[in-house]
Amino acid sequence: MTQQTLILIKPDGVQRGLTGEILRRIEAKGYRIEQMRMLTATPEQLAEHYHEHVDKPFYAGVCAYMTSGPIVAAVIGGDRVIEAVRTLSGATHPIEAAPGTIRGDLGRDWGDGEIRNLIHSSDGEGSAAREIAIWFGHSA
Ligand code: 3AN
Repeated sequence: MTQQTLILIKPDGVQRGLTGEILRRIEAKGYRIEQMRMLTATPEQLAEHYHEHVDKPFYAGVCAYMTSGPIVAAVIGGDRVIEAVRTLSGATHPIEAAPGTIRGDLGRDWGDGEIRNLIHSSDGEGSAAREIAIWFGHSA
C-alpha cells in the first residue's frame, strides 16, 4: 500500500554537509522525494512535532538542538515507506544504531549529553499525516 512519511534532516546533518548523503540513501533504496524544503524550525512547530516529549526532562535540550540551525523537511513516498525509512535510520542513539544505518554509519556521541542523531522519520501512519501537516501544511 502506498504511503507517505515525513523526514527531517536535523541541524547536525545539514551543518555537517550530510543532507545529500542521507537523501541519497533513501533514494537509492528506491523511494521518491515528493516534497522538500529547508527551514529553521520554530519552538511552536517543534512543540507540535514532539508533543509526546514536551513534558520530558530532555525536551529543553531537544528544542535547543533542533532550533540551532536549518533543517531539511521532506515527504517520502512509496510502499511501506514508513517502516523502510525507520529501518534505514537506525536506533535513536547513534552509538546503539547498527552499522549500515544512517545513524549507525554517520552519527556519533559528541560528549555534550545531547542525542544528535541526524534524521527524524515518522513512526506510523497517524504520526506521518500529523507531521506532514506540521511541516508542509495540509497540501501534501
Ligand atoms: P526517534 O527519533 O528514534 O523516533 P523518539 O521519537 O523517541 O526517537 O525521540 C525523539 C527525539 O527526542 C530523539 N531523536 C532524541 O533527540 C530525543 N530523545 C528521545 N529520548 C531521549 C532521552 N532518553 N534522552 C535525551 N533525548 C532523548
